Amino acid sequence: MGVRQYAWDPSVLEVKKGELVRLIVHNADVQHGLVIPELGVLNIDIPPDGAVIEFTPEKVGTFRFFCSYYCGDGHGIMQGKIIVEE
Ligand SMILES: [Cu+2]
Repeated sequence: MGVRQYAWDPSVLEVKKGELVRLIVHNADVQHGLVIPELGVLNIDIPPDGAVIEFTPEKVGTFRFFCSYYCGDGHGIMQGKIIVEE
């Protein structure tokens, strides 16, 4: 996936409960971070050269994710959603 000021691409992710999710995140500009509070993914740094983020969702549902690092004026609108299915 990609991240830049001020968007995630794609902004909707669909994954399976109990299966490892590996996000290879390309960053187009400044420091960002990923937080998915309801899935226990907390403040993972995404430096300008990108990051590989792994987690295993253990809950079914639709959850919001955010940028956890203040990256500029539009930081507050940097949201996406992750849909976890059985
Ligand atoms: Cu930000």
